[in-house]
Amino acid sequence: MAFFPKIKKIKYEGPDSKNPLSFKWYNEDEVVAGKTMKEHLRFSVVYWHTFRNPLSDPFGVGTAFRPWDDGSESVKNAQKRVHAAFEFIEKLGAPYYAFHDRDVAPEGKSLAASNKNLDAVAKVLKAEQRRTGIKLLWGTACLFANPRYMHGAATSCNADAFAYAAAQAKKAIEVTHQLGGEGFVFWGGREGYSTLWNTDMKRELDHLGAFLHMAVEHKKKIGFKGQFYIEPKPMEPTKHQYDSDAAACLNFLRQYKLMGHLKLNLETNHATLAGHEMQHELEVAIAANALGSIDANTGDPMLGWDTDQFPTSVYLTTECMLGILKMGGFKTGGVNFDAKVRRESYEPVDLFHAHIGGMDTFARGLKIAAAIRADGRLAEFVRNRYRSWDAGIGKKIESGKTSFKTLETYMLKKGEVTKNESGRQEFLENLINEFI
Ligand code: XUL
Ligand code: CO
Repeated sequence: MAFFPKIKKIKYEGPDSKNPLSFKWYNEDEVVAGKTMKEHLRFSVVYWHTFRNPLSDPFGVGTAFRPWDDGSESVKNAQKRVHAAFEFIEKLGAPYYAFHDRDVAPEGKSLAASNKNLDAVAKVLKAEQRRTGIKLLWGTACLFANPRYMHGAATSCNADAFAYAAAQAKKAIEVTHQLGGEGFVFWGGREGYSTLWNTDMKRELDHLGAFLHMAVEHKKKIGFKGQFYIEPKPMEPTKHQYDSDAAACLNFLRQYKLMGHLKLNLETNHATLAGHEMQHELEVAIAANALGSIDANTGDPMLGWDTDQFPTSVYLTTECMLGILKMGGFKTGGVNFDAKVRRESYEPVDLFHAHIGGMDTFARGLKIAAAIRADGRLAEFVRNRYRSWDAGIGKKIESGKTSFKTLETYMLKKGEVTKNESGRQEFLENLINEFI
């Protein structure tokens, strides 16, 4: 059955094409810096925004027109939706997708019923994965939508909510494993607080640590080899989320001895909400060897919330791809479009325009980042800026051979520091623009 009857497979037609349903830059087999674009970018379509988001907002109901969906919370409707989803992903040519357990299958009247629903839909997902070759980048459990999680899941004041969340995550990890998922994400939607007056922060953090340790233990038990990720976000829906940014996540992982077990899944709009640039978050994660995957989207500078828009800024995607190339490319992760079309863009074809735009923008970012690296002037500038550490006193400090006493002796003898040089920020900004 064709759910997008008027749309053919999206092809690369090059930058001169005027066909809006073609790629201008994303040419999956084109080799850039030693790998094909497809291998570098590992694009993933998210099930939740693309196939489950009705496009409602706080002021109005959903507008999305999805003719294949009867709007019911039935398993039959969920199974039919899988076929529409895979037709879309296949026509788009993305190699991966991602889901929450409750996006793909409806919640039942009991945990057992929900598990059964998930199994029934996973069977169809598996068949469609096999038919198309599309793979699961990561799975996750929705531990924030149901009212039982109003106080959080792993950080709820209600121990039963923690237990329910554990059972739900267990099942979601198992299904991800059965579907050959390459990862599993923990986004702590309500793992934070609305007011500290009712919150025992230390106890909640200890519980979150225990929850993730149990997840790691279960992963080993069932032989799931995929990568676990934690996804930073500072707020929304909570006033403060414990995984507020990359640095807070790393601190948490270190404190609870989870560093070797989870990497970070960084999302651009979450960085913005945290008051950081995505580039900052990427650098923090890379420095800790903990960058795993990215949720590729962007916010709107005029709106202070998580608008989850498709990335269209070549500057942004260049920064992202410089980070990804710097860490040596994705291993288990990818460019996952955690993004949704606007409420006004309600037609099925808008899903294509949105993803084509995001993929083309990332393809350009990849080519530009690779060109900046091949040129070498940026890296050489940074290397040269730190040359005082390559020899003499700098080298001695880095090798741990100095003390405050020896440095005092050194400076008393020398008198004043070697003349500082310009940081050349504007020169470097112009250099980057040479490539963009
Ligand atoms: C919410 C968000 C989530 C996670 C997965 O802001 O980004 O969709 O990516 O739970
Ligand atoms: Co996300």
